[in-house]
Amino acid sequence: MTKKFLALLMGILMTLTLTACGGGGDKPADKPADKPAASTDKKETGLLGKADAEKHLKVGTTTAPDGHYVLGLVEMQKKLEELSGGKMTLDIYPNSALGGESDMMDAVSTGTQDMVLSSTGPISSFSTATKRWSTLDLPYLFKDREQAYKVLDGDIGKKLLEDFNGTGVKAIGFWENGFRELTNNKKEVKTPADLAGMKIRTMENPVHMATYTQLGATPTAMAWGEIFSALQQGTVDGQENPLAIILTAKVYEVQKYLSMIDLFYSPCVLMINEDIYNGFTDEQKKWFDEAAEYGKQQERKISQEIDSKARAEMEKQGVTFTDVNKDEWVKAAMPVYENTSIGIDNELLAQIRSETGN
Ligand code: EAX
Repeated sequence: MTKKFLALLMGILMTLTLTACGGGGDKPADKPADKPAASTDKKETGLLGKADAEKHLKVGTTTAPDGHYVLGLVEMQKKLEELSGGKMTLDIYPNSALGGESDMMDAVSTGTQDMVLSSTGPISSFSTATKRWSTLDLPYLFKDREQAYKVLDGDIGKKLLEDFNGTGVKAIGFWENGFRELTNNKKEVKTPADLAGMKIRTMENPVHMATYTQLGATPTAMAWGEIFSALQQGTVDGQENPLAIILTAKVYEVQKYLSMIDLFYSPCVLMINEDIYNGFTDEQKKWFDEAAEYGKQQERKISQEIDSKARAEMEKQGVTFTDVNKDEWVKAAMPVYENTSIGIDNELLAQIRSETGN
């Protein structure tokens, strides 16, 4: 658990009775993941950029090499090499090989890591400048992808990315994590009442934790790299993530039940160390920005493709899917919008709502 997140949680603890926070507090998010690091053999993984490129940018993710984040980054890598005539490239490190998302953000801000593609999970606790990002983590904020893309690619999204100015991190754009679904190994979860007493792993995010508490579960925050063994050992009963991640991280091997609750639309953000970005020549900036935009568009497509085949594949593996009555879940989750201790910015919320019409 990072110090910043711990401090934030302590604040929340004073105003909320989050019984699970103590459990979450025991989990060190700083340690590298148990999963094997990405191979550095280009031939084997195709994840390292052109060996003789002048500028290699090292980018980390917590996700699998065949997941949408990494496949999108590979598209960006190819485009960057093409645009720069092979002068610039990305070296991609999947599977938490460089650490958890919160740690990678800190490493990018201090310059010990060049880039990260991270969910918004750790962003609201990253800096006071990004506190209002909590608002994006609210449940049922977007009804579909189109609403999310409209807000995130428009003026609201642009201003949010600018919140990072001066933090050491330059936020480039919103890629996609996806709509988050719930898995568990105890029983079929149809209604929020079925969550009573269940220990659910959430991201290190106050809004997500408060939402699961609101729904009657016991949330435990931990970095993604620790989740597999936590599920295997039964430290937690369940977790939530987009289908594309549940499939490619093989979560289905240790979780029998999957409920299609679509609780949060989770964006991810491509970030680079601010000094590195500001040090680019105008030409390098142009190559980089264009390749990043291309990577984003491709990644969103890949995310949708994996998502749409994931259910059938996991059903084949014996996972029980449950389609829930969404209205019931919305009703049970909405009181979290009134929670004054989780950093929601009501002005930003109003802007988002006027854009989506929700
Ligand atoms: O960003 O931690 C999570 O659940 C995230 O969805 C994952 O690391 C990808």
